[in-house]
Amino acid sequence: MIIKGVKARIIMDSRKNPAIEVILNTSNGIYRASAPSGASTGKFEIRAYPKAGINVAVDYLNNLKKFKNYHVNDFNDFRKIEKFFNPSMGGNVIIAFEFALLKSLAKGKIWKFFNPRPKQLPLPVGNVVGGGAHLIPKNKLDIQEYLLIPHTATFKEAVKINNDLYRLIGKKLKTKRKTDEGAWAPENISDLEAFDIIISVMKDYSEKQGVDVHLGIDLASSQLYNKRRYSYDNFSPSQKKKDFIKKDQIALINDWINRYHLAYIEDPLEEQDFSGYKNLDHSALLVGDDLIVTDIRRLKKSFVNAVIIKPNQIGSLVKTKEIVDYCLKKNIVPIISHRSGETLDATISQLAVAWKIPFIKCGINGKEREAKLKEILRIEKEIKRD
Ligand code: 2PG
Ligand code: MG
Repeated sequence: MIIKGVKARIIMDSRKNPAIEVILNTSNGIYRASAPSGASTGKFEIRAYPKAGINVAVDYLNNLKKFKNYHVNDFNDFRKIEKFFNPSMGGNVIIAFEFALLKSLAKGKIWKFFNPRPKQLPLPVGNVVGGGAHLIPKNKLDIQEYLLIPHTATFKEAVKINNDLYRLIGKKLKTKRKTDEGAWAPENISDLEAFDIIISVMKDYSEKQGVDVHLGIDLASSQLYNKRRYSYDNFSPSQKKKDFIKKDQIALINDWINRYHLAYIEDPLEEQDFSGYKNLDHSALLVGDDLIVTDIRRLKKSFVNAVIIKPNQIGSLVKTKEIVDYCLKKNIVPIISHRSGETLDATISQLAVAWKIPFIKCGINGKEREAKLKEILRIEKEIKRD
């Protein structure tokens, strides 16, 4: 395939913040892609855009001469291509470019390019209720996301379950407000009350429908951590403010895993605490997001059994694939994830199928989230037809 021209422009993301879109003109056709951005970003993530602002990155891409009539044969060429980019332009420039390049190379079907006969599709991890850094002005929840994880034979069934539960839980919470990721943002309930409400609706629904749905949370605990303490503002009705030192935070998480049958807990400890995970209950997925930032070197010194995969945390699709392959080899569960500020780009859905990633973390509601779910539904249909 030959790249004929590179163009970049600004589009608006789901938070109405500017994002970069890259448009590639190639011998395989014209393909476009964009990269998302986070609000609860990890301290060790690479920066998304240049210090001088997103416009500098757009100009940089529009003036890139290197790729005029440049030949790309396969994914191995991406290693060399990444070296052409000035790292000070930020991770989103490279990721938007590489997403568009991979789409061009694969003629729009990235999943088929890597995995022509998928045996299994990912399952969705759906954000149903939340708060924390994903809501301005804030509500009272300290827990950033409560997550639904249906275990079903098809993606279609899983999406239906998450939609049903989203509706039922919304009704019960009597709230109209939503977080950046489209999750319900109740105003006046505490962290523990939210657990009780969600679990009671899940239980009722699962029994009636005969389905298997697991519960998870993203605690994004670096956001709660200050001066060696995890501080909760609205823990329970009787104990609003609670402070936990490391040892007590570990005991709390182990208690929650047991009490609420949590199958998944993301960033239960702050982003520099590698050793604390040794004392957590590994019967749940202990998921590193801000702790790992999609960096294989951080993963290798951690004790997590699952990891969030966000290509723009590391700013390299080559390194993203490396960490996914490493996880699959070492029985660590990779979970590809959206960001809180999203675009309509659905490359992560394609990558989930392409690289045999077992879970995709995504919202349930909102057009940017639905775009990712619909992409996998389309792939599921196409596989069935084959
Ligand atoms: C997270 C993500 C996505 P953000 O913390 O896992 O849910 O949030 O994109 O704001 O980092
Ligand atoms: Mg997270």
